[in-house]
Amino acid sequence: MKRILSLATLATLALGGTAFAQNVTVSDAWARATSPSQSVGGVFLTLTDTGADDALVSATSPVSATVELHQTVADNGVMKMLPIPSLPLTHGQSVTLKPGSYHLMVMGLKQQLKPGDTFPVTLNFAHGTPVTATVAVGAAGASAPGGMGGMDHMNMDHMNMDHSSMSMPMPSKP
Ligand SMILES: [Cu+2]
Repeated sequence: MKRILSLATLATLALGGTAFAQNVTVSDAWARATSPSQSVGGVFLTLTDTGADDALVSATSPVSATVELHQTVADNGVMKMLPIPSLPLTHGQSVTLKPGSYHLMVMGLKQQLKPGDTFPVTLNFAHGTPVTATVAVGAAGASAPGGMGGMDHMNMDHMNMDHSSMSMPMPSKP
């Protein structure tokens, strides 16, 4: 009996991986379709921090040279995207990266993102283990995953709330 238990423990360790805990789960990962000439694209997803406080610090994907973490801000009524070094995550809370707010930017696309395609993106965290999510490509002008038009929220409604709840320092204007 003891032997069976220890074998089961070994199996669990082999499957469960490493000494590092997975703090964050990823859901509803999607991207906007791109045109053949487009070299950048937006990736959106929901991060839920189920472990200790953490932060999203970087991301990679085989479809692009680099992946940047961006924040959309209004500057004199003009929406601008700014790179941010990290996105703080709080235990028990979710953050949704969406158009008009935080998002991932695939830079230097190596392939066109076509509706219906999927591709992986790997998210790296300050503390937890990296998580690879499967991103589903939606329509070019989509504002929500899976063409859920009826479920779409006005982006502007959430912008101020998102920014204050994240307590991100507002970048200084050029
Ligand atoms: Cu961007």
